[in-house]
Amino acid sequence: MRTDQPQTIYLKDYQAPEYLIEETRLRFELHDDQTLVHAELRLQRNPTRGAGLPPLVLHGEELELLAVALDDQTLAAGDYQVEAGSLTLQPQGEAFVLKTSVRIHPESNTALEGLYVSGTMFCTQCEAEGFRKITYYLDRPDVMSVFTTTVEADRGKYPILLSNGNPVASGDAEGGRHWATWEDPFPKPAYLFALVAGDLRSVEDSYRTGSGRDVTLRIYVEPENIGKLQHAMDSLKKSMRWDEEVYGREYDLDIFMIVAVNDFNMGAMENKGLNIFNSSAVLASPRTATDAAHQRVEAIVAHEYFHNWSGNRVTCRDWFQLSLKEGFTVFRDAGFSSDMNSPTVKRIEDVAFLRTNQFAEDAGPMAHPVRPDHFIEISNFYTLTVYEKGAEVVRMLHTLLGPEGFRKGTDLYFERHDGQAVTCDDFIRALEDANGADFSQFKRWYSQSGTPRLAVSEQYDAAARTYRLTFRQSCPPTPGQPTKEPFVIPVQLGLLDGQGRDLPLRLEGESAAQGSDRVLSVTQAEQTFTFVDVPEQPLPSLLRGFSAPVKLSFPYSREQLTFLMQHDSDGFNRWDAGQQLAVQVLQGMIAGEPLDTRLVEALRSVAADDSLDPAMVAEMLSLPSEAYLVELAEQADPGAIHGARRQARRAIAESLRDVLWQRYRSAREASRATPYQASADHIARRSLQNAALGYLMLLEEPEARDAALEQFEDADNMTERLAALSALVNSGFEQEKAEVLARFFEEFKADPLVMDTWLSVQASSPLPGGLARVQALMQNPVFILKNPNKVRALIGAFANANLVNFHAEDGSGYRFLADQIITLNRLNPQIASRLLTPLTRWKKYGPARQALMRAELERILASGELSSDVYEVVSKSLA
Ligand code: 7MF
Ligand code: ZN
Repeated sequence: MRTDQPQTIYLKDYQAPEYLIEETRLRFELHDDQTLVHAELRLQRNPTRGAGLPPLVLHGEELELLAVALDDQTLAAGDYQVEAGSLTLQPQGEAFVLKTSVRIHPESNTALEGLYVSGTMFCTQCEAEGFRKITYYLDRPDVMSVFTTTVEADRGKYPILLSNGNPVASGDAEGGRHWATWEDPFPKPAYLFALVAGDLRSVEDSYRTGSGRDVTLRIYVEPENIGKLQHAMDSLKKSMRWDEEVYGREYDLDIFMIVAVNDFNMGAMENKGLNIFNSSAVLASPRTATDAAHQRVEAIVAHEYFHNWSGNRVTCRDWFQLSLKEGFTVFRDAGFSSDMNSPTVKRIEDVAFLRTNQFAEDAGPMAHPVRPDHFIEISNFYTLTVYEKGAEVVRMLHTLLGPEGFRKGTDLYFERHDGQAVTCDDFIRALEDANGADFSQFKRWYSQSGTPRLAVSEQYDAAARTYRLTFRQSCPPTPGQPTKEPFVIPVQLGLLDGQGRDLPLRLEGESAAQGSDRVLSVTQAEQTFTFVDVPEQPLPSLLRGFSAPVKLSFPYSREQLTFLMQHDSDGFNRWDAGQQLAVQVLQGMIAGEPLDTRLVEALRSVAADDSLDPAMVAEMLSLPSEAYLVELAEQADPGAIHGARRQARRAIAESLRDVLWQRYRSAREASRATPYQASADHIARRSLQNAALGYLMLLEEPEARDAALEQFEDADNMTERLAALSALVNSGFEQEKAEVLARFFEEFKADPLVMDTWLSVQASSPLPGGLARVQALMQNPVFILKNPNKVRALIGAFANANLVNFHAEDGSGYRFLADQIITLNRLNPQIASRLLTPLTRWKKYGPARQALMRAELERILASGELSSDVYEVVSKSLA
């Protein structure tokens, strides 16, 4: 916990390290009640920092220093200074060896940062600044060292001892103990260090690289989970192949390991050669994991694997550059998922997520650029802006350069910077140099926060056969940034004729049309493009594929949106037209208008269209989420939003009953006829089936109830069973609801990941009494406050996915959340800080709710010693 005033760190203050660490030799002695860490560091004065020998200041937190020696001379107490976060000593030469021994307590580490215990195993999480809780070190990503790690522990309790790189030696030690030594030949920053010890089982496979080397692949889990690894292993092999084919990147060590742990603050971590995963991001079986969970495993395995090049071989100079590896790697994993599944559906999901969540972050008190320029606690900057908007920025670069130009750029980037710790500017420079491009204006995407608005207007001149599109961009003020300069906004577009076909596109000054779908670069605050040779008034299809992360507006009528929904050659824009239509209709209903039946009719033709991918039908049938409607509102009324959406959904269900039943029955028949498969076409079929069931259940008819019960009882997979459970839980069939919840619990109570979904389904139910249900569930033995997955499943789902109950008018939801944050602040600051997100959005609600939310933030601020994580978010939210 913080005892002094928290310090703000600024990008402009960056300085290269005074000393470098050439070699790191670690020895861990793991015990039940303590761990001893012996470190031998070969250091050197950084030649780029000039002459003189300044003091050596090492990072270290919560370490009990037992011994320290310089070049084998034990230092006396007066020869060094130990402070809360550091150890300072005076080197006597340019190159020297520092030995330290410290005692740490992983067995009582509830923050899950550094070395800690999860269940019966030891494991680590060092990114961003967790290594300093393991030993005194230069814990910054621009200090890269080769590591040799020896782990010693009880042989019976910890038969498996792992660290980064290759195993080089092992043997027995006294008292029933044993040891193993690992060597990682690739220099790496400390944040990529990993250690695991436990009684683990593994599955093994091998992969032959393009150049013919065989790599051993091993996934480690606790014994009960050994049967849930095939999907992750398949995903890993696909990822390795894809990175060779699409980016020309091969794996570099002889072994690649993944370990699944139950207590983990995030999804996973890319430690060199030894990825550590939240078990929710590895384990998958048809019986226990949904299609979405399978796809999440595939994407996260890929993401962490891709970091081996975008993150490990080329790493970040400092943590302000986090998006260098994260934005790029999210872009890479999105490309992979897109190639493995339906590209349009993947894009729809990503854009819906970005618009709902990242746009909200960019409009709130924690808004920051993709490359932040200051922070108090770096853990708070693993954000949707750094990850998802960062990926959109890389995607725009890909759009501007084209696939070949982009590949030339990444080849140069990896070749030029292999083994280095670099910046976002270095990344851009490589893309520029490989293509002769100039991205100086484009780079504003890295430094300016906020979501740009792009207002478009049109002017057709029938006599001159010209069509003008005028773009006006603006960007609202964000914390610390009152004004902005224009962005480079790539706008992919087409112009539809009266039959819905794309017209050939010829801009003024061009001698001939150049295709019927192209990318315009909008670079000025106001800019007009004139198309010539346009035979009729066209309908523009703008920002196809969501070619830039902006809020685009064009004054479409509802008829025009319906037309685009049916005819746009861009699948993403067909979906988006439907969403815009639904938003208009729902916003009308929120303001008291009746449901516009044009929306219902448009959805009817979508539902009846057998030629469409069923996954697309399911996407198009789902109305914009409550959270997205909140984001779009100037001042959100949770009750009105929920009511309008529910009313629209019921009316759609009534009106489309026959076609929904028909699509439901034929999909369910197909599901019954074939065993579960996580293939794209089966996933698509189930998504439509479950979307239809969700609608039909709103009618509260016995026929639908029986269908849900049948699906719950008979389905051979979690995707169908969970959808049925969720439909029943959100229905008024009280008896059936209680029965299926109890049955589900009995069947799966020993499986923590399934229990997470059991908690989430209940926590997100909008029916009255939500808070009381959540409080009762917190008393259930399956709920464990120290386990982040449980906190997310119950408390997180309630605060983020249960609009009406969380925003109860009496403030009870806010008070409950603040209570949990105050407790978690001491146990696990990162989790506490992440739970704050919904309270930071107080400006979105009316005066009464604003006051209640602010009061809870004030109460947290006054609750005692706050972690830097919680302090930063609370204080910035109140500022
Ligand atoms: C896919 O980025 C996309 C994002 C940091 C931890 C994993 O590899 C990571 C780690 C956080 C938030 C999201 C993700 C990760 C982290 C993540 C995982 C899979 N370097 Br915090
Ligand atoms: Zn990552």
